[in-house]
Amino acid sequence: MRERSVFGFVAVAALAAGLVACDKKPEGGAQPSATPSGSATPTAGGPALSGAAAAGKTIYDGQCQACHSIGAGDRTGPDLKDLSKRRQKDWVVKFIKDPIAMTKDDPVGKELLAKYKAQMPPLNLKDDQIEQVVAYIDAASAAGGVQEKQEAVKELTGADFEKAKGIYFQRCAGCHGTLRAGATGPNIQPERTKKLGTTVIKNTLMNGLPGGMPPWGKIGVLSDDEMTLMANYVQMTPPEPPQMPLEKIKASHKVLVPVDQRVKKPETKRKWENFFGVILRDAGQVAIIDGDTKEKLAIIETGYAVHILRSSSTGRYFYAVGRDGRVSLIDLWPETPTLVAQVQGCFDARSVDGSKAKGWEDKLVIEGCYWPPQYVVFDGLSLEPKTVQSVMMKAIDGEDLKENRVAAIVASHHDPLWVMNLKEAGIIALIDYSKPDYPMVEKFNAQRFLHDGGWDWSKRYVMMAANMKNEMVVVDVKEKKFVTKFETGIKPHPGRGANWKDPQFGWVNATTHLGEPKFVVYGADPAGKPEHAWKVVRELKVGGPGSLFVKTHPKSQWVWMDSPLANKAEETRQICVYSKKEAKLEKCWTPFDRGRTVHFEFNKDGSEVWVSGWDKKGAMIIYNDKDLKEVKRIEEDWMVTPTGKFNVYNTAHDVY
Ligand code: DHE
Repeated sequence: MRERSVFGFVAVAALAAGLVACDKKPEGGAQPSATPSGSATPTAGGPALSGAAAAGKTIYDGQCQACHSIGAGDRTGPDLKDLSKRRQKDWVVKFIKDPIAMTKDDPVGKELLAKYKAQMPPLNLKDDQIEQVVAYIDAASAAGGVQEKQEAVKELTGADFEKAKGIYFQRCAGCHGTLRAGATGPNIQPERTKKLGTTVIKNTLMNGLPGGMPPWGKIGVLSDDEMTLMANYVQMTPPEPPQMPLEKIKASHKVLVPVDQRVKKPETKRKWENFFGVILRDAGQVAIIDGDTKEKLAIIETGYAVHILRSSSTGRYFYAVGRDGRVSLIDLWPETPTLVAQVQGCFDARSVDGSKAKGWEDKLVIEGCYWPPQYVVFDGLSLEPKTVQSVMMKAIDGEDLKENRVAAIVASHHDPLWVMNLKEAGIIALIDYSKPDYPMVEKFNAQRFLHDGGWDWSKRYVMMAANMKNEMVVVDVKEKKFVTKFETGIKPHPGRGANWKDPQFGWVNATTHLGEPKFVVYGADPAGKPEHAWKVVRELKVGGPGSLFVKTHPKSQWVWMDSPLANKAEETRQICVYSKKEAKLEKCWTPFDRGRTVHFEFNKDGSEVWVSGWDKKGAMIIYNDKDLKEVKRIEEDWMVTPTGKFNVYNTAHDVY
C-alpha cells in the first residue's frame, strides 16, 4: 500500500450500500420468467455467458454482489434468484433506476425497505446496462444460481497481521468502526464477512460501492496482495485495541514554547484574523497562509493526517487534531506562526474545539476520540491534560455498545458548554466546562450514527446529521432541549452546514448527501417562520452523489457545494453553486484536472472562496465570490493533498 495516499479516507458506506430490492410478493402477482429458472444447485462461479448477460455480470460483480447473492441467500439486500419470476420486468427496471423513489412511494418498495432496513443507492445505470444486469440475473437463476468461490480464510500472523491492522486503521476504521460494528459503513464483523467470503470482499475493495465505498483497488490505493490481505483480515476476529489513560496522555504532553515566553501582543504586522490554516493531509502538515497576500507563512509539522482545525475563541491559536489523536497548538501572533504545544489524547480522533463562552476565552480545549471511547480536556494555553472521561453507554435503542465514538463537537458562544455527538449511542451530550472535571450534564436521545453539523444563524440551535439514518437532528442548546429530527435524503453530510435567509422561508440551513445527488434546504427560523422550521422546504438534484461539504457567508449570494466521493471522476472534481435569491442552481464546473475538489472556506470579509484541489500535486483554488471567477491558484510543491482549510475569523466566530 502507498502510505498516506491521497484518497486516504473515506470508506463511507462500504461493504454494503444496501440494495433493498426484491422480496416475495409481486405487485400484481407472479410473473412469467424471462428465462426459466433451473436446478436447485447453484453453479460454482456462475454459468457460461455471452452477450448482454456477460456484460451484465461485470456490472453485477462490481455494483450488486456485495449486497446481493443469486441463490446463496439474503445479504444486506435480498437473494435475487428468480427475480423475473416474482417481479414484473417494468417494476425491476423502475426499481434499479430510482430505488429511492421506489422505496418511498411504491408499496412493495416500502415493504422491502422495512424488511431489509437498508436503502439501496442509485446505481446511475443506463437503460441498456439495466437490461444487461437483468439478463445476467436471469441467466444465473436459470443455471441454479451462483455459488461464489469460497476460499478458506487465511489466518494472518506476524508482519502480515500488523500490516493489515495498519491498513484497517487508515482506510476502514473511520466508517466501519474500530471494532467493525458499522456506522457510516455497515457491520463487517466476521459473522457477516465470512458469509460474503474472500472473493466478494476483494471485489468490493477493488470496485467500491455506489453508496460511497471508495474503489481502493481501482484508484491504486490497495494492491492485489493488499486486497487479499484485507479480505482475510476482516474475516478474522478484530484485535483488542489499546486504552489511553490519563497517565499515558500526560506522558505524551510537550510544551515547545512555554506560555510565559510567548509574545504578549501580535508581533506580526499582517492581518492575522484573515490567516488560513490549510491541512496538508498526507504530508502530516498544516500550512499557514496569509489570506490577503496569499503568501505561505509557515509549514507546521503536526503529525499524521490532520483531520480538522478549529480556532480558539480570540483567534490567536489554531488547534489541529490528527487521526492519530494528536492535538497541536499553533500560535499565530509571533512573526512566524509557531507550534507551541502538542499532546496525544487518543489513538484515533476527529474533533477538537475550544472554550468560547464569555470569561472562558482560550482557556480550555476538548478533544473527542474515535478510539478509545472518551473525551479529553486540556488547558487552552499549554495543552496540559486535565481530565479524561469515558463515553461508554448504551445506545438509545438499548443496544449494549462496545464502541461509542465522539464525532462533531461545537462550542457554545453563550454558555460554558460543548455540544458533543456520540455516534454509536445516538446521543447529543452537553459538557459543562464550568464544573469540576467537565462532566456531561445533559444527554439527548437523538438518532444513532451522529456525524457532523453546526450552529443555526443565531447560535442557539445545533443541527447534526445522523447520516446512516438519513436524518438531521435539532437541539436547542439555550433551553437545553431536544427539538426534533427529520429526514433529508441518503446520508446527509453538511460539514458545519450553511445559514442564510431564503426569500420565502426565512432563515434556513442546508445539506448535501453522500448517498444521492441531492441538495436539501430546511427551515431554521422557529421564531419568524415556525410553520417551516425543521422541515425540508427545497430540494434540488445536484452533482454527485458523494458530496461532503456546503458553505456560505452572510455576504455571499451563493451556497457552494462539492462532490469528492462521486462515482464518476469528473464529478469528483466538480463544484456547484446555488443562488440564494433565485433558489436555483446557478452553475457547476470542473476546475481541476486531477484528484478531487473538496471543502470550501471564505476569507474574513466574505469576498473570496478557497477550494482544495485534493491531490498529491494539490492546489488551492481561490475564487472571487461575486462573479465566480478564479483569482489565484496556489500550486507549489508543498501543497500536498490539501483537504480542509480554515479562516481564523470565520472559524473563531462560526461564520457559515
Ligand atoms: Fe471528516 C469533519 C469524521 C472522512 C475532511 N469529519 C469531520 C467531523 C467528523 C469527521 C466527526 C466533524 C468534526 C467536528 O466538527 O468536530 N471524516 C470523518 C470520518 O469518520 C470519515 C467519514 C472517515 C475517516 O476515516 O475519517 C471522514 N473527512 C473525511 C475525508 O476523507 C476528508 C474529506 C479528508 C480527510 O481528512 O481524510 C475529511 N472532515 C473533513 C473536514 C472536516 C471534517 C475538512 C471539517 C469540515 C468543516 O468545515 O468544519
